[in-house]
Amino acid sequence: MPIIKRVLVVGPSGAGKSEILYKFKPTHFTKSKGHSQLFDVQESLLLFPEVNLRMEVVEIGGSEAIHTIPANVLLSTDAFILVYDVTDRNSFKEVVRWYELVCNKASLPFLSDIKGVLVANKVDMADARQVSYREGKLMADILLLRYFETSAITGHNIAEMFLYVANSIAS
Ligand SMILES: Nc1nc2c(ncn2[C@@H]2O[C@H](COP(=O)(O)OP(=O)(O)OP(=O)(O)O)[C@@H](O)[C@H]2O)c(=O)[nH]1
Ligand SMILES: [Mg+2]
Repeated sequence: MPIIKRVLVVGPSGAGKSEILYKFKPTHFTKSKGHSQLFDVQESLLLFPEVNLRMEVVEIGGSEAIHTIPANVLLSTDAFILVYDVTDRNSFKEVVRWYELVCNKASLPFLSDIKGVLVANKVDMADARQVSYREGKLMADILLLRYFETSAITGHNIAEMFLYVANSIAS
């Protein structure tokens, strides 16, 4: 029997959460439940046969959506992917708030167990960049998250990031 784990994809609106999933899904995709009518939530199932893992990925869209997600969804979270947009400083400023929301609601009793990555997305837009590597990496170090710079357009680091998350929870 494969191991089933749940991963939340969170972060400011427009950071590229959906795009990152679309980029990775074709290689590991089996099904998508689409948008829920009650919540702005999109669920996908990714398969990682190499590590015998079924990863249920839940994208939480909209900044208020996390307040409306049922507690059991958050409590069963094994890892989170927190995405921000390097071309938008306001997006970076929301990182701590999202971190607190996820940690408070999802993992407070299991804080040391939850795995998280900080994803600095849209690095393909080098000329429009407002948040440096240094700032992003420092934030990740402070929050004890692994740091990835990605582009959902070129695909840079997308597979590496998902495989890191898969490996960190597959046990
Ligand atoms: N250049 C560039 N554009 C990107 C990248 N990722 C996403 N985008 C674009 O940014 C916009 C927002 O991307 P989405 O994936 O919809 O963002 P989201 O985080 O899912 O936003 P919400 O669901 O509204 O919270 C879209 O126009 C994407 O095509 C990237 O890595 N590089
Ligand atoms: Mg989205």
